[in-house]
Amino acid sequence: MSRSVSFKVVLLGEGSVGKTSIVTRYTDNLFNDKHLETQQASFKTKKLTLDGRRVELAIWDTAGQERFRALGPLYYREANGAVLVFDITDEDSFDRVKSWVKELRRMLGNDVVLCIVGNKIDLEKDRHVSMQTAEEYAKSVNAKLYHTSAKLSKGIEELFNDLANRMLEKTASTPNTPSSTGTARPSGTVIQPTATAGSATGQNSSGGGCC
Ligand SMILES: Nc1nc2c(ncn2[C@@H]2O[C@H](COP(=O)(O)OP(=O)(O)OP(=O)(O)O)[C@@H](O)[C@H]2O)c(=O)[nH]1
Ligand SMILES: [Mg+2]
Repeated sequence: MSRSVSFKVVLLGEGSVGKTSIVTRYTDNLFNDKHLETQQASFKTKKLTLDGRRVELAIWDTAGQERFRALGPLYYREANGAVLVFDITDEDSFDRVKSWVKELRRMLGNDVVLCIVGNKIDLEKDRHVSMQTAEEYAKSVNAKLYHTSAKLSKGIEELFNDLANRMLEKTASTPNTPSSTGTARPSGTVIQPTATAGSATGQNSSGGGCC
């Protein structure tokens, strides 16, 4: 099997949209009904194998509260993938995604793989952002739209698998990017995580911590 490749992924979006819930469902298969506000950011890792290729995701879950907004660049810098989350019942959270897209495109250009995620699809009856609006917007900014419910564990695995595949494709098509020697983008400004990668099986989650 080939050596593993690491990617940095950052989750951004307004407070309460479910960023932490998405990460926790993905890495630990857990869900908490309570909103425990993330402070600054927290970090987890996940190892997966795609078509015989070992991939390690370093996942940064950022705080959505306004007072932490200025910290965004600290976490999205050097990111290979960005997951921009909105709550389908909250139109303002969709507007916030749009402003993140603008900022990321301005700061990172097309180097970053963008995923726009409509979370809480179990609350379909309270939907305030129509599927069509979200689809059209995602298309207009060359991003892909995903639908998830962290609560019901829907669409989460698919989201991260697809993102990992897209990042692998991008790595393969970028000649100067090392594809099997550690991080997939230059790491001059890498933020050191407070937790290290861990599981012996190589498939499950590890890490966790706050910076
Ligand atoms: N119904 C439903 N509730 C969800 C879902 N995902 C998250 N929640 C709830 O939404 C609230 C906020 O979730 P968090 O994951 O803490 O939100 P966050 O985006 O990390 O918030 P900040 O850390 O403040 O930025 C919690 O009460 C979760 O239980 C979902 O898919 N469906
Ligand atoms: Mg959070």
